[in-house]
Amino acid sequence: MLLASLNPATVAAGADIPNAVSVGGTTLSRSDLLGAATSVAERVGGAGRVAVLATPTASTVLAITGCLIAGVPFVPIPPDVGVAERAHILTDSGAQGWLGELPDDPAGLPHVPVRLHARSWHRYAEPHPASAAYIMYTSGTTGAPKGVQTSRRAIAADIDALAAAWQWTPDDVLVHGLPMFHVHGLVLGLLGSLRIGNPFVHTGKPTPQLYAQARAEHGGTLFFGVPTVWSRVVADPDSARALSSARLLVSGSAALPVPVFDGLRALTGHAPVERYGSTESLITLSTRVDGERRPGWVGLPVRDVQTRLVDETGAPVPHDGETLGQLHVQGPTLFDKYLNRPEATAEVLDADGWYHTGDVAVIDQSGMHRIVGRESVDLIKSGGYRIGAGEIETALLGHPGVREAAVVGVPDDDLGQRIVAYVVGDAEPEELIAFVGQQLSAHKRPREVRIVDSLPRNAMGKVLKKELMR
Ligand code: MCA
Ligand code: AMP
Repeated sequence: MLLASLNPATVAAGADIPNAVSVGGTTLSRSDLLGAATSVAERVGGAGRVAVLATPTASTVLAITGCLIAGVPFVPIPPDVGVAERAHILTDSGAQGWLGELPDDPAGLPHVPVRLHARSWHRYAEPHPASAAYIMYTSGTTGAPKGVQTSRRAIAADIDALAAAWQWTPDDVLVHGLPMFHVHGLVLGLLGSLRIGNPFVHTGKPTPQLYAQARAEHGGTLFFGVPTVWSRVVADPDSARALSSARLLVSGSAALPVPVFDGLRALTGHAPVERYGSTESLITLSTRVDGERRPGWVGLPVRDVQTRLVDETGAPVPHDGETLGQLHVQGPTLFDKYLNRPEATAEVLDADGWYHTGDVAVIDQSGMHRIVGRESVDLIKSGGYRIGAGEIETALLGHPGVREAAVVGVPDDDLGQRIVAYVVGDAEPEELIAFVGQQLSAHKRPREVRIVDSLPRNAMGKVLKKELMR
């Protein structure tokens, strides 16, 4: 059973806890959660796919849990999504309605509200492990986001593998304040907790002060963050020290800078566990509670996952800790496909079942992996968000004052990379930043727009982005 802690038979037999989920000022016991989510399941059962506005609220938790009980794939939508991105996601996914919170503009789709106080004790058969749990939209280097379809089996395999690596048990109290529309916050945070059976606390935002408070008020033991979160914790020594008594601090979604790793160790006494993955593969590499946690390295393959490192011809690259190669991963945690995009799927998922991550890595003789960077400059990681340069360029070109646009990620101490757009045209930078926010999600807005006379191009007319990143 995917959400093992919500097994109706064991909950009915008394396996309840008062604080299964705390989010947005509401705390749900396990039986409350099961009863209310089963009531949601009754109302959405039979639907093909539904959109869930992924706010950090009890309503969202119940919507998602209800879909998983009923076996209805859900499509998490960023709450701040802009008009163009939302229209694409709704059309591409074929979502039949909104479940839970309703956005300002429902785009003509019907709405099924979630009732916090409704209860049903109907017992659903567990959906097939190979069936889709959700469709999650993620950016590529070009074009609109693609819908990653992930099975229940993949999620279960990944959570169990991480539980083994992190010694994650029902005695943990998991805390994070990350978005509920990405793997990190949704799959590991919420679904992980509902599978393992530990209390889950969502802090709304992942600020150092709220993490410190969750340690004190909820007894948080296991804290998740993207590197930006940990860097802000290090910059707030009082909050950092409050996390000393936690069990494990886990970083992922982007490279954790070595000074942040060292700062966390100095202030909290914890060497953070670093892990690596993607929307497509879920989490495939991690350091372990009982193993080496080496700054700058993301560890070993998790259970049942294999990795390989190859050069441009596909030939294996030596595991000497120095030679760069393209990282491929294989195992039970991989996605099924990009929805409606067989060619795009075939580009990254080969006939032997290896996922080509697009990341460049090294592996040392002990099997430790270090992620060196991306093969393409057009996939930007900012604050742990994956952002496609092409998607932002297309949005900018939709503005009448823009003739040419090139978007790059430039190094940033806080965010890892920050989005900078070079534009040929006569619009105001502030207007363009707001325009992108209207069309796409807020986190896809360029931090800076530089108006230039021309873009540097090679003889073929291709923009020389490396020159813009200097
Ligand atoms: C942001 N702001 C802006 C702009 N961008 N204002 C004007 N122009 C812009 N271009 C505003 C924000 O709205 C915010 O305003 C303020 O500036 C500060 O923004 P920011 O620096 O971004 O800080 P933040 O809002 O506190 O966000 C930082 C964050 C966030 C919390 C770390 O980036 C985040 O939640 N990241 C997590 C992403 C994630 O979960 N990725 C996982 C992907 P105001 O203060 O008024 O709001 S899943 C994955 O990667 C895999 C599977 C894995 O390995 O986990
Ligand atoms: P997403 O689909 O948003 O999860 O983005 C996946 C990408 O994030 C990966 O392909 C990597 O480029 C990057 N990533 C995730 N975790 C790490 C990590 N621990 N270190 C470096 N890069 C990471």
